[in-house]
Amino acid sequence: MSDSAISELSARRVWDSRGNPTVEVEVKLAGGAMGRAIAPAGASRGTREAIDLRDGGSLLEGRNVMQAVTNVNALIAPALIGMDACGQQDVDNLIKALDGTPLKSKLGGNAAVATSMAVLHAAAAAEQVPLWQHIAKLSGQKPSLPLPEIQIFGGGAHAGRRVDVQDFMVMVPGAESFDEVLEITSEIYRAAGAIMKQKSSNVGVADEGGWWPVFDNNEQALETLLQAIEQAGETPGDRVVISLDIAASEFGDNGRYRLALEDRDLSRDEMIKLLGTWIDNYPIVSIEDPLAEDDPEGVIAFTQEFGDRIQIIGDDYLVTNENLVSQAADDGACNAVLIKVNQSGTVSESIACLASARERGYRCVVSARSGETEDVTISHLAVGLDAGQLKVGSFSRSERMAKWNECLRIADHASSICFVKGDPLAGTWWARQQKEEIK
Ligand code: 2PG
Ligand code: MG
Repeated sequence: MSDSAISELSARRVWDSRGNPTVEVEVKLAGGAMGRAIAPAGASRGTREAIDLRDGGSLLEGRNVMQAVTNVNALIAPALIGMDACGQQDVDNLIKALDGTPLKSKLGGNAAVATSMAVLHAAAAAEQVPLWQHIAKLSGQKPSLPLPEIQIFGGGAHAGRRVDVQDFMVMVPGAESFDEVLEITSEIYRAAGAIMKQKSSNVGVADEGGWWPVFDNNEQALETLLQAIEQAGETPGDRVVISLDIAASEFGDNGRYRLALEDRDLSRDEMIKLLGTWIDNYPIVSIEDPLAEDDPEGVIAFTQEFGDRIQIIGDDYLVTNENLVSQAADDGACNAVLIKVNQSGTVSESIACLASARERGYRCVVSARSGETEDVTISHLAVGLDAGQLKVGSFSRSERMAKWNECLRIADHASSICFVKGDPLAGTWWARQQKEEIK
C-alpha cells in the first residue's frame, strides 16, 4: 500500500451553526496522514442541487443525519479503502458511481461532500503541502486571494423572511489588500449596528451573522446600508460597493413575485423594473439570483438588460452544475456562477463547473452555506482555484470569521499569493468608472 492509500474512513454526527446535525468524515492514510471535513447545509436551496439526506420523523424536526452517517460507514468506506487519496477525480467518480442518482439522493449529498472534502485534506497532508496548494495543483490554477463579498444585513430564509431580499452585502474592490477589505468592512458592519441601535431596531443577528433586518421595505435596508458606508468614512461607489443576493426562488412562482413585507405581487417585468431602479439609485455592482430558478425567461431578460453593467450570479439557478452553466451560457443567462461544493456533492464536480464557467467567460464566486461550521475548506478552495471572489456570510459568528481568518493565515504564509483587488469586477460600471478616473 502506498503512503497515500486510504486505510480508514468513517463518519460521525456533529452540529452546525444553526444547531442542526450534520456529517463529519475522517480519513486516515496508510502513511499516517489524515483529513477531516464537515458538510455545510443551505436553507434557501435550489431544487436541482445534491440532496441533503435527512432522516425525517419527529426527532430533531426530521433533520437527523444518521442515515447519511451510516451510508459513509457502510457503503462509501468499504469502496474507498485502498484507493489513492491523491487521485481526487477517481475517488469522486467512485462516490458518484456508488450513488448512481442524478442528485445523490441515495448516499446523500451531505455524505458525499464530507467524504470528498476529507479525502482532499488527507491528500494535502500526505503531500505535506497546505490545502490551497494541493487544490491549485489539482485544478492547474495560479492561487490568488479572493475579493470578499460580506453581508451586513441578513434577510429572506435566513431571518424569518423579515425582509424579502436575502443578503445585503458590501464589497471593497478599491482596497489594496485582503486585510484592508476586512478592516473597512468591520467599520461598516459596526456602523450599521450602531444605526440600528439608534433606531431601537437592533435585535441581534440573522443566520449568517448580518444584522437582523427590522425594516418596513427592502429600500430601507439599502438606504441604511448607504448610511453605514458613509458613517464608516467611505464614499459609496468609490472603494466600497453594494452586492445583493435576491434569492428570488424563495418568493417567485412561475414568473410572479410576492414581496410579502410590502404586500405586493409583481409580474416578471415589474420585478426586473424594480431591480433596475435599485441599480440606478444605489452603487450595486452584483446581484445574485435576481429572478427565480423556474423563470429562465426572466433571468435571460434581466441579463440582457443589465449584464454589461453589473455581475449577475446564478446560485439556485446554476447549482454548481457544469451542464447548467453551459446551458446558461448558450441562453445568455447570468455572467457569474456561485460555487458551493455541497450543491454538486464532490470537489471534482465543483472544480469542473468552475473550469467550464471560466471557459465561457463567467466570473466565479466560491460560497459558504447559511448552515456552516468551523470547517474552512472553502477558504482554501477560493485561493487554490483562483476563483476571484469569496462569499461566506457576515462579519460576526465564528463559523464565518473562521473563513476570513483562514484567508489571512494563507496570505501570511505565502507572500507569493496576490490579492485580486477589483479585477473580478472587470466589465462592470465600477471598473469602467475606475478607468475614467485614471484617465
Ligand atoms: C445563498 C446561501 C448563502 P443558503 O443563497 O447564497 O448565503 O444561502 O446556504 O441558505 O442557500
Ligand atoms: Mg444565493
